[in-house]
Amino acid sequence: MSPTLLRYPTLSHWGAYTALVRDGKLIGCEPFAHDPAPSPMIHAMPAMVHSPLRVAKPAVRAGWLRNRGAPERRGSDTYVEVEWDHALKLVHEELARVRAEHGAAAIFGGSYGWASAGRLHNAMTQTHRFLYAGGGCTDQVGNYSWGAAQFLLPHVIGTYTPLTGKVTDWNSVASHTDLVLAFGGMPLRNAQVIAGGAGEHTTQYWLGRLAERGARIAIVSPTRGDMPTGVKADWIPIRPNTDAALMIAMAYELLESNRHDAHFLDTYCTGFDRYAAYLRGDTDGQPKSAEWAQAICGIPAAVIRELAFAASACRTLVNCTWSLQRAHRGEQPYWASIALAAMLGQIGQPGGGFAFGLGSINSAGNPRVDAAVPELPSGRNPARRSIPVARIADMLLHPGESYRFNGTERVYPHIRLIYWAGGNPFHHHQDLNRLQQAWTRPETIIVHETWWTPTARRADIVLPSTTTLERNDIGASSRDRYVFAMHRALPAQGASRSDFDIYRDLAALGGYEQAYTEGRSERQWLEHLYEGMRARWRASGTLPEAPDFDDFWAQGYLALPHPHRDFVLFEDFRRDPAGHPLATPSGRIELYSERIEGFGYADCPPHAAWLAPSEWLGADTAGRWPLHLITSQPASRLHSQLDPAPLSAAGKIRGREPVLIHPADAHPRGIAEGDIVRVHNARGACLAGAIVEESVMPGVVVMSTGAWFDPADAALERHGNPNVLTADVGTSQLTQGSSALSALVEVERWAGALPDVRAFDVPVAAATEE
Ligand SMILES: Nc1nc2c(c(=O)[nH]1)N[C@H]1C(S)=C(S)[C@@H](COP(=O)(O)OP(=O)(O)OC[C@H]3O[C@@H](n4cnc5c(=O)[nH]c(N)nc54)[C@H](O)[C@@H]3O)O[C@H]1N2
Ligand SMILES: Nc1nc2c(c(=O)[nH]1)N[C@H]1C(S)=C(S)[C@@H](COP(=O)(O)OP(=O)(O)OC[C@H]3O[C@@H](n4cnc5c(=O)[nH]c(N)nc54)[C@H](O)[C@@H]3O)O[C@H]1N2
Ligand SMILES: [Mo]
Repeated sequence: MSPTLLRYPTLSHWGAYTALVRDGKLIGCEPFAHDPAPSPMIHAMPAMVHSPLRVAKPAVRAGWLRNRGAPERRGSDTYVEVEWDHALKLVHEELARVRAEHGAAAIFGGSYGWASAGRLHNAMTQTHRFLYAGGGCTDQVGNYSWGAAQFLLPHVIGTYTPLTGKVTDWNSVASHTDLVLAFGGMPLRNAQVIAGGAGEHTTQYWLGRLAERGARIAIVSPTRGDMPTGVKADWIPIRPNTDAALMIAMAYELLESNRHDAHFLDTYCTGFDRYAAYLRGDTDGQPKSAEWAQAICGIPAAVIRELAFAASACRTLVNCTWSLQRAHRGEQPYWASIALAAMLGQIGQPGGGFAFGLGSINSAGNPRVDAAVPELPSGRNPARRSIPVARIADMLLHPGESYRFNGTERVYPHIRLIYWAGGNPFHHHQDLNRLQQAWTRPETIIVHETWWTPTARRADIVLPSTTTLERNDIGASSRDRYVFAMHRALPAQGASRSDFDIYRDLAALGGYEQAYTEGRSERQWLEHLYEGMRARWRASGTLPEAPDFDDFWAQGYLALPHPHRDFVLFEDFRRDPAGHPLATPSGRIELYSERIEGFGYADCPPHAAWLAPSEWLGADTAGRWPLHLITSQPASRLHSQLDPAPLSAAGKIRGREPVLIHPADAHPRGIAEGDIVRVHNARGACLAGAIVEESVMPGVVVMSTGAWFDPADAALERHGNPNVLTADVGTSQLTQGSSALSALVEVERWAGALPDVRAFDVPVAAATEE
């Protein structure tokens, strides 16, 4: 008789599912019954959980054991497996030594990354709790997702909550919007995931509802791949990084034809007169006409005018994907989109105004009642130091140097030790060859990882973490209707342990276990977090009574009621601007910001403007590097997560990440479909497999992020990780975000022998303790 099939409810960033376990092995994943469009990514889990790439035991880099002053071998060294006691002692002593010799700020514990779903076992939050309780660390602020917008929007609209998904909701859009101006498109590919996990994938459904009503969807993007599948939409190809020019020209055409809403601008905005002066060219002699923009963004002037006029004649939503601001001068398209929406005068009306991120992620615009989710506090950082998240290599390379950020002047700390759990900087950061250089600066690097990722194999001490399936947790996202009990389905694989257990033992060695755990076990924490949520639901007076913990746990999930009414961004402000002012200095939408003017940044003027990015198709260097590289989110994985699984592997060409290239660019270079090519610029080069298609504009090439970084040397990355090509420069001094999407490259056919991909080799030398 075959062993019993056991079923455990759980949650991942790519959806909720039931883990099917037989004989101690995960044999399948069954999508959550209430999910209308589950992501195929859940089926990658068995291969990942039982992967030979799991970090089996604590491991220490051989060179670090021999000589701690030889960091240059990080990335090419082998590892020695050690017992937990030994590894924990090494970690504890290093933390204590660095704190004593250099102070808490010499430890970098930002630990950015998506880690896994689950509110308790959130690796980044646990890392912060642990490091804060032990004396603090240098932390980070912002994120790679919408870091530029996060620090711009408060100046313009007084809040950045629309970036967290709280935009005019899909039901309002599906019921009222006649025209969606979708800058950056609405690729369903990206709607597979939600930070914290999704009970239901709804973007496809809402797009269907919108299309049924006959709404027009205009997709402004360099690739047709950003069109939503299954609904009719127009594709308006645009040169990358020029959306601000297009929006500014649309604004100009509205102004010149007197189609702008002067009453809205007078009542709800400040600074329109100064923005209008810029539009007309009073300040620089250049009227920002459709003809002016045509030369920049490559869209015919007639199309620009038609779009502007169409937008003013019906209920229009101006939506920008997050990608628009992940680019050099990425503040400008966001500010320009708000200004455009303000001139259309529909902000605060159902289905009108502006939105961000519809189509970037499953959560944005999800109709959901306001309800607390279980939340693990990270505590207070006694070191009170932080950097903007994407400035990590600058910090490591330039200790003691000053930089500007959002109106402040700051100094980079001197980092001696990096501590990371739940992120993969050798996936997420730009200009990875530069990061490799920066990575040689600290004395010690400690990483908790589940798999031998590129970051794990660049650490000195690697501690093996369990997967979500090996621990109990509660999963929820602030923009999903469900709260999930995540049942442990498997024993810890190998010698792995949860980040929580690892930190508890380390805190005990440091004498602060109580501060870290607050005296709670895993189970007690889950109950505590759940009860905290339950109390807040009760206090709301509007939410249903949540079941007690045991019932919830047995039931497996909890669903929130559907909202009674649509959420419309700034509805209150529109109804009563004096009673519900925005949190800007003027209480209004700032089309001109005196506060930003006061900062005096040449790279971020006080109103939306067209500023040429450092790299784009109109740049001086475009002769040498004639193609704009777009690095988008991958369809078959989450960032670098799941890359070793069959689903991701199936999308590769001879084991390399594909690059999309237009026939007009491929043919003169002798590149045919399926060829291996070298994508390169002055920062680096990687191999990729060519897909020759008219779905990208001529002059643009597209690669997905997330192929595990696999450098042969600084001159060639073998696997197709495009971050060897991207530029590591801040968006501006105001926001210091990631400029990942501003990179020029050249592509050539690879004629040499094809080197093996080594990213999935395990770097453990011998299973012996040294
Ligand atoms: N060129 C370019 N670069 C980009 C982007 C782009 O558009 N273009 N996008 C950027 C964006 S928006 C983002 S958000 C980042 C994403 O960057 P990351 O969030 O760093 O990417 P992930 O691959 O999700 O890395 C998470 C890591 O956590 C590990 N992990 C998972 N669960 C656990 C756990 O429980 N414990 C521990 N210790 N580890 C765990 C996983 O194995 C994985 O290695 O990438 C950014 N990089
Ligand atoms: N499957 C999957 N989905 C994901 C993720 C994942 O890893 N896998 N990651 C999630 C995360 S962390 C985030 S932050 C979001 C990111 O969400 P986004 O930032 O919206 O996603 P991207 O794929 O980077 O970009 C969306 C599209 O913008 C277009 N684009 C790029 N540059 C420009 C430009 O200058 N102008 C215009 N008009 N269009 C441009 C590209 O063609 C691209 O396909 O995605 C989330 N969704
Ligand atoms: Mo992100």
